[in-house]
Amino acid sequence: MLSFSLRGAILALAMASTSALAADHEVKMLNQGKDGMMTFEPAFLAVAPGDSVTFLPTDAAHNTHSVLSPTEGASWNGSMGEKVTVTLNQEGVYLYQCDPHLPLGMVGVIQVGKATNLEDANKHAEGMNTSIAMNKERLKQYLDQVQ
Ligand SMILES: [Cu+2]
Repeated sequence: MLSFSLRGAILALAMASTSALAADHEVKMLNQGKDGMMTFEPAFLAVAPGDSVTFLPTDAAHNTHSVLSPTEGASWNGSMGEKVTVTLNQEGVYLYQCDPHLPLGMVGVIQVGKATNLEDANKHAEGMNTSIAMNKERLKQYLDQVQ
């Protein structure tokens, strides 16, 4: 009896510490942010594997759509104005965009743990830049923060 309840207590403790370690980060989708018009804020995030990120439709008419992930299946595609929470278990660099505002440079970068696919991410960013008309410098600025 004693050992049974002890085991339960240890299990409860282990579960509590797991949830305490995984953090949730918030990214706002904005018409006007510190980087100018049509931005994610913060547009660069470094998080730990297992953390989650919540995209908040603070202003209307934006979405979040991942366009590069370190592995297949670790992607998301939100509808317009949708609040999206993603749990990021796969290490690497993630690139995402707001579909209607890609031409205005509404893009973001998330680094999860080690930047295992940084070369791929930089290459993919070059391709994205051909679709960006304004604020072209943002994507590179965000990627430059990857460590
Ligand atoms: Cu947008």
